[in-house]
Amino acid sequence: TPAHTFVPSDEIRARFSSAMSEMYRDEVPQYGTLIELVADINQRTLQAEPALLARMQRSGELARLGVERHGAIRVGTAAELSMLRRLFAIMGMEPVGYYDLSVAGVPVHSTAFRPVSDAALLANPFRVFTSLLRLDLIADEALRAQAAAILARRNIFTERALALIAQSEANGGLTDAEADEFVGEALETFRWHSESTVDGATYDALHKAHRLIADVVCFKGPHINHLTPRTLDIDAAQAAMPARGMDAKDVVEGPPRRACPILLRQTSFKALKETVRFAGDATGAGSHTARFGEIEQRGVALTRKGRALYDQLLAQVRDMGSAGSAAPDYGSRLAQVFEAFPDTHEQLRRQDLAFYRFTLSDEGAALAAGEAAAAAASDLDALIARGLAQAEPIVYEDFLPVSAAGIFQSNLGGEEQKQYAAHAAQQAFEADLGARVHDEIALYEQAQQRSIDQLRSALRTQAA
Ligand code: OOG
Ligand code: NI
Repeated sequence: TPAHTFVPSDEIRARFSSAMSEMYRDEVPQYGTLIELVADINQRTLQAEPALLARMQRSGELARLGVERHGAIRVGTAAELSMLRRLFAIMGMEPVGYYDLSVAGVPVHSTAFRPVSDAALLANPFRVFTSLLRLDLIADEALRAQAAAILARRNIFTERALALIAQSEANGGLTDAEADEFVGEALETFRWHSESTVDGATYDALHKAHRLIADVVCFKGPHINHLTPRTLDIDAAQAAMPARGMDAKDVVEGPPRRACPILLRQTSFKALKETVRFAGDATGAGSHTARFGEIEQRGVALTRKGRALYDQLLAQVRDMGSAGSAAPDYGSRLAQVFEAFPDTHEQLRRQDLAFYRFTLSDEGAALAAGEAAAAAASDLDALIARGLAQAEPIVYEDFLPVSAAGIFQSNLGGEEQKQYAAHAAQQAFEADLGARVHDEIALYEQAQQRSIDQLRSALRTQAA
């Protein structure tokens, strides 16, 4: 098949994201309510903030906002994880970042599959937070062996999905009809199954070790456990959730509300209790809690220096909390401590705390040849000060381990706090994945640098 008949990976990702959204709306109707709520709030926010509207129009972000989603899944074996990598690759999604959640009492480590190029992110930034269960963290040896044996028996992919993955890798792509078929087959892996593959006693034993272990091991596949739209005002969304019948978690994870949003803020509605039929049980009277809804607000990506400051301040907020009842409430502590984080884009940029995409302004583009030559050689701050260039915040496209742990915890029943000898195991994870994960901060560095190179080359062209 000649290459020009292949469907671009951006297009396959868009089809898949939309099909996934439709499936989840059918499975969890409250997700549909959440999407409507976020659409309302985004519309109102853009109306109230013309500068935000203009900036999002300029950057192209506005066009992606309505379809922007992330989902999350949890798998049990290296074979499952590495096949998922190949499946997501067909949609232009690559593993970015390593998240060790054992520190937070959750026996998994994770990456996020997402597009990485500027153009692909603008087209559709669909991301899937993917966690691998760490059986090595189950203390009970017999239970560990039992879980491994159950996982070894399952195949989470359809035969046809596997064939299409191999075919796409061999041919370099999928035709239109094959792409549609692939989307339908891939979707099967993420579908909810109300029939457990194990009996009630096995479920209970695994559940007792950790609820998450039961969630990963006892079902036919890695059901999508939430799908998250992006809001432009998470506080408004959080406040509006109860009126729409959603049981919102108590606090918004991440940084506090700011004039210049940084990184990622997230909240969720609590997981639903769903009816499950265990193997050998005719009554179908069991239940399982796993699937929920989440909303997020995204801000500017931070440099290593900015991220270090963020982590330090967040730790400070947590330490203040351990002062007991004398400590102010979480929201006040967060606001108070984060006063130390600069909150204008000018300061964030000049202090090298956040990443920006530099573009030529209309005045810059109108410079005569001689002036353009001088401008091409002058530094960025000078160009910005003279209004010849502008700095647009680069959106944070990734996740935050502390926030992710908070989202996991709120959906595992707050009372559950297991202790694990925490240790990051990125190399083991990458061996299981069959690839290295991208360093997310390096990706933002490259995006910023590309914009600077393009700006200078545009000025040089004008000068010539
Ligand atoms: C994943 C939780 C992490 C996020 O947005 O931080 C996550 C899970 O519960 O499987 O989705
Ligand atoms: Ni999430």
